[in-house]
Amino acid sequence: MKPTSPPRRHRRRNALALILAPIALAGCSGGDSSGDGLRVGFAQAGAESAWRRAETTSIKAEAEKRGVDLKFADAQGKQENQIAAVRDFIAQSVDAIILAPIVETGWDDVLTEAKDAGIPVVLVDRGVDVGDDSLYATLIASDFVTEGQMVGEWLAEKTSGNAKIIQLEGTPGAAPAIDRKKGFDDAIAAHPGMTLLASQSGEFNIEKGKEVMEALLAQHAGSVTAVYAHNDDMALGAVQALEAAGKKPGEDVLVLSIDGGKAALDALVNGRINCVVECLPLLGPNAFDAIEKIRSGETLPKWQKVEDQLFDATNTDADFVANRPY
Ligand code: GYE
Repeated sequence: MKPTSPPRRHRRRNALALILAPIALAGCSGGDSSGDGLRVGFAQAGAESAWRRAETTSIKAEAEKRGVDLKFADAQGKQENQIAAVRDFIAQSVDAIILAPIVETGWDDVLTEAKDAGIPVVLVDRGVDVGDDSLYATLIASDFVTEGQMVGEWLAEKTSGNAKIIQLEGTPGAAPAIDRKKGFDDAIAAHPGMTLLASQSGEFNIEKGKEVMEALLAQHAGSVTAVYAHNDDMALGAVQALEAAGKKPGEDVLVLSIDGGKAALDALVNGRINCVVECLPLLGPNAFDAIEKIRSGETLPKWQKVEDQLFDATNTDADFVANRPY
C-alpha cells in the first residue's frame, strides 16, 4: 500500500487539528528559561523565499528566548544536504530535531536512524510521505490543499468561471507544490470556462518566477487572463514580467498568490496583486512548545494544522500591511 503523508490522510478539516494561527501571530517578548540546556538541531530547506527566511528567524528567535542551544543547517535547496544535516544532528546526540523537509519523499532511512537513536523529530511547514507515521512526532503546517482551493474558488467567483490561467508551481516534489496544485485543480474542475494555458515550476523564488513567466508570456500574452503563483515571491516575479511585457498586473491579468507576506500584501493594496491566501511562517513558538510537550511525555496529534485566511481588496489596507509581522 502506498504510504501517505498526513496532509493526504487528513484532506478535510481534522477534529484533532489545533488552531495555531492566533498563537503564532501573537508573538512573545522577554526571555524564559523553559529550554535551558536543551540542544536542538534545525534542518532548514533553504532560503528561497521571504516566507522561509521569516520561518528561520522565528525559530532562531524562539530558541534564543527559551535558552535553547540551537544548531542550524541550511540545506540550500538540496535534499542530500538536508539528510546529511539530520545525520550530523543525530551524531551530536541532540535532544530533538526540527525538520522543514524540502520534498515529500526519501525520508524513511534517516528518520528511522533518528528514531533508533531516540531523538524526536518535529516536522515544520511541509509534510513527508513515509511508510510509518511513528518516524516523526508531529507536523506543524498549513493545509495546502485548502489554500489552493481558496485561490481557485476566489478566481471562479470573480471571473464568473471564465479565466485562461498560467500557474507557477513551487519546488517539484515539495508538499506545498503538490497540494496547492491539487486544491486549485479541484476548485476549477467544476468550471468549464476556466482553463490552464500552462503550468510550470518557478521553484518558489522571485527570479525564477519572473524568468518562467517571461517565457510563458512569449507564448500566451494574447490569451492569459490570470496568473496563479504557489507563493508570493513567484507572484512578485510574475508582476515584474507582466509589467515588462507592457501589461497591467491586477487589471489586464489577475494575479493570485499564497503566503501573505508584507511585499505581496503591499502589491495587493497597490492593485498589482488581487488575491493572497495566507500561510503563516511564524512557527518557532509552536515548534518549541511541541518539543517541550514531547519531553514531558505527551503524544501529539500527527498534524497540528495552522489556520490561514484570504486577503483581497475588500479586507486589506495599508495600515494592516504596515503592521504585518513578516
Ligand atoms: O509557501 C513558500 C516557501 O513550505 C509552506 O515554502 C512553505 C512554502 C512557502 O518557499 O514561500
